[in-house]
Amino acid sequence: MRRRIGAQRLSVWGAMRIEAITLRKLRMRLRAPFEASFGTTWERILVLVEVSADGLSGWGEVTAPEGPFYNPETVGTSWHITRDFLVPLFLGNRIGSACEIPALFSPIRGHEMARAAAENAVWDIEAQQKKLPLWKLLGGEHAEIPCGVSLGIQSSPEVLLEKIAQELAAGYQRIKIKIKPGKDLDYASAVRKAHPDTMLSVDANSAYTLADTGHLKRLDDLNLLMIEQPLWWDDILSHAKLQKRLRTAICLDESIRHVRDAAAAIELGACRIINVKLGRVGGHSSGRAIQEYCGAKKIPVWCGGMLETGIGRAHNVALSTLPGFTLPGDVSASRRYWDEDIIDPPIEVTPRGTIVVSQKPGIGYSVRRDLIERLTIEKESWRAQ
Ligand code: OSB
Ligand code: MG
Repeated sequence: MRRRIGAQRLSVWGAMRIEAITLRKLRMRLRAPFEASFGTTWERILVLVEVSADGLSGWGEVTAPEGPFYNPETVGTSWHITRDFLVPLFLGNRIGSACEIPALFSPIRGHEMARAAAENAVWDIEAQQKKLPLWKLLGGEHAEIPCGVSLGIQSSPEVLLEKIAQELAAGYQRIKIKIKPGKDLDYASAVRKAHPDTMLSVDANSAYTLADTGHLKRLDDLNLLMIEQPLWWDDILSHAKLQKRLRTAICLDESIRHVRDAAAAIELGACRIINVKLGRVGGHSSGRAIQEYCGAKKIPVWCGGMLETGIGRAHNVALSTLPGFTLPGDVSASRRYWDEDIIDPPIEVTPRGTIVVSQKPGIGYSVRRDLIERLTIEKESWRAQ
């Protein structure tokens, strides 16, 4: 049954009313500190968004870190934007599909990570309503996804080699190491020497400038799969200049916020691979659009990570099943990050270095409410009239 409301067509039986929204701030200790060029993370303060509609609960995770050192968003800005701007835009609304959320949120400029968590929670609800796993609702094709790991900067190449041996023994298909000036060539060459055939990449998180071009060219000898975001986080043009001088493929992470950035990067020749992160691009609709665009341009994509809990991780798994996600992502087992994850079961990786995708409705994992309540340090809820 369909009904016309103004210019919008709503399918009435499928419609959902956004009845309540809850924001929670959690504190969770990582099993091991994670060092990137922008700093070290020992514990995460993170925001979860729970949306209630038609008796169902959907969950999304804000991937913004505590400080604006990866991109401009933070835990604090995401709380402010969600509470003061997103909640009023969708609380009490009746929508036919999560596909309508980007249009509702379109007055908000930037703040992709805040928007992503709210939109993704609605995707979770829609999938549950339709009794489908989220990955199938999104149009996913692979029921098993290839996995890689991202290793933080270590105190020495020897320590890094030990960690890599463990990850390869666990089955992971691709190793990515974080680099920064002074901790780059020695580390990457040691890994390449020990593992001549392993899929290997490096991630600089914007630690270099074009003046380092000569230095970065030395990475060309290491047969790397890619070098991720070597230059300024918001500078596509400089990456195009660098890519012309490197044989190794550049992969953009920080610089890609939506499909228009992806189009600019590809047309300028700024990268040959794109890392899609749900938070950074504003949610599943945008992630899917980037994936489709890159597919048409024959640019491989893969799913990045932001040290997520199981909720963000489950959304990453769903995204990774889409066509075009051909390279192993930074989507790895819950136990690499947490003693106890907030979903049940935790996400596990097979000895072949894959995740077998859940066939259950929604994000495919149960959310451990009791544990979430115990980890919550701040909470705010809104209910529609
Ligand atoms: O650049 O991919 C990145 C973690 C935090 C912020 C940025 C990045 C990362 C990672 C880790 O590389 C990915 C993960 O294991 O979740
Ligand atoms: Mg990165």
